[in-house]
Amino acid sequence: SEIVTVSTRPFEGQAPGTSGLRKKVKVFQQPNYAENFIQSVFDVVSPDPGAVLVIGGDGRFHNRTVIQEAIRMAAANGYGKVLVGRGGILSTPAASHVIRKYKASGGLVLSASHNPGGPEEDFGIKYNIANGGPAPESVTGAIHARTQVIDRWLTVPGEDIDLETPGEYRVGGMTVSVIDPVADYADLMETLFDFDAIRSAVKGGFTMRFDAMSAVTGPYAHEILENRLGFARDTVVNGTPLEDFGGHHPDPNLIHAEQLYLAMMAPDAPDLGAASDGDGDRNLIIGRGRFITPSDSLAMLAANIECAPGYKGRLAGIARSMPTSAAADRVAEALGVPCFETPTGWKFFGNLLDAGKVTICGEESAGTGSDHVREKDGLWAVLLWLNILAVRKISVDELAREHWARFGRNYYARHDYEGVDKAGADALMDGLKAQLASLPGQSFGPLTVSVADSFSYTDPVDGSVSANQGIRVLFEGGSRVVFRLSGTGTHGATLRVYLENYTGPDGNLGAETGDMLAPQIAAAEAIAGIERHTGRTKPDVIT
Ligand code: VG1
Ligand code: CO
Repeated sequence: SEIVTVSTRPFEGQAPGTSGLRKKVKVFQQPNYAENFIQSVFDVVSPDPGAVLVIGGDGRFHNRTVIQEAIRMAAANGYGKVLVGRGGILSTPAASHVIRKYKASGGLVLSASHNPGGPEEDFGIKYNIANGGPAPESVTGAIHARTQVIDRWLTVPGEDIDLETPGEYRVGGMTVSVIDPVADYADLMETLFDFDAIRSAVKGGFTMRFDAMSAVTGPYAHEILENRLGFARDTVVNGTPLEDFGGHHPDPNLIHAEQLYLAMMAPDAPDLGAASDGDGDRNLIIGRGRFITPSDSLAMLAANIECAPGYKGRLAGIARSMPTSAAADRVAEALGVPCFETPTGWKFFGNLLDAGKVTICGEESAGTGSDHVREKDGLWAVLLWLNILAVRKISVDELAREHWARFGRNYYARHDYEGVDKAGADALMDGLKAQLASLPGQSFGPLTVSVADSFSYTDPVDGSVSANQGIRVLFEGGSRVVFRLSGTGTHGATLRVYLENYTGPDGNLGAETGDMLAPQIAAAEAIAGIERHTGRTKPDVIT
């Protein structure tokens, strides 16, 4: 059938960041902008004739427009079939599963994750490869290079398809299948977890509240938690995906999910509170009266993973991103399995998972996942928590206390300075690099620097090297401060300062996190000159 060639010119700045290309919607609405990026993806991956492509997004504003365009472009670029979620919806972990289940060659995930949505807010496009995971740096680098020279994109004439009605459609010479976005994912969850044990707990009075933050997980949570597990009908709140997420940041942390936090600190709180982000790959876990940091959640899930039928007897190893606390390392050591430390971003877990070196992985940024897909997975983490609590008949707070009493506690926080001047942020990072050689041996209050370096990662599977992945300052006694610039923001720069202080099983396990991190916070300011470089006296967000 007919293929139309549209001439174009490159746009500056189409470099995928930590998790795909993210820009303001207005940037994506420029003629040829999204098309250039998508065509660059297709040019780089050059699909075999007849290949299958998955397309789905988090339902934010501009999703449908880009999906219709991407379908026509896929037809012109030789794909044989596109699988797209009904309404254009696929959570990021569900997209990963659909790619794997239907042996697709890859997928386009349309999301800016936890960033706000709407005409004035953010949009994003990410390409995932055939293993279901984010494209590695070799591929994203080639895509960026292609965007810098692109001079045409390909499409076919044709009307928009009806994304609301499941079924098969023809576009050019290609088939488009509009699929149920939830069913395959929900079925996968049933193979991993003890749904009977959770159902019994629910019958016995176990309660929860899941805040879908008006983002993509609403339909998944209604189906799995309420329909399949029997939780009450009002368990899922904000369960309808909205194009602007109701005007909120769909970011599951104590600031943006404050209502949930307050509800969980109340005397009549349910047993478990949880939330997920815009595209469904992050999770927030709060027990009655007890917030669990994402770093602790990874460690606690790994320590108890045997409770889940899908993981019995097969924990091969654990991986965490470098800024994530070392709580998981202690569990790995106790269980006699390896622990890997990767750069920030899920793309670095893919090779380890594919090679069977790790079973569970996580990041301090509320991301946890396993080898069941190749993305982090918000609802999966919630279900694993539910499975563990149901089997062990223990509360979140009790489980946390028991864990710390055995492994010690890694007090942990991340301070974010958002939308700071890019030049100031770069100067701060350059200043840190210039000090690396002289920092060891220097003291800051009670802390003495033992090691200072710029984190570089050599992938143990393919040997690829990713340098410049954050500045680490390690202190004698095991506490540390890490500095990085965010790779997901869409305006200015965001400085992330990660703070960690370990206390052994015999130490003070019930202290306030802020108190335990005060020396590290002071040292971070003294070493980096945050106020001098950014003009900020305190972080915008503490998680
Ligand atoms: C942030 C987090 C990182 C996460 C990434 C994508 O990246 O720190 O851990 O993998 O977001 O998550 P950065 O570069 O801004 O620090 V998501 O849920 O936005 O896809
Ligand atoms: Co996300």
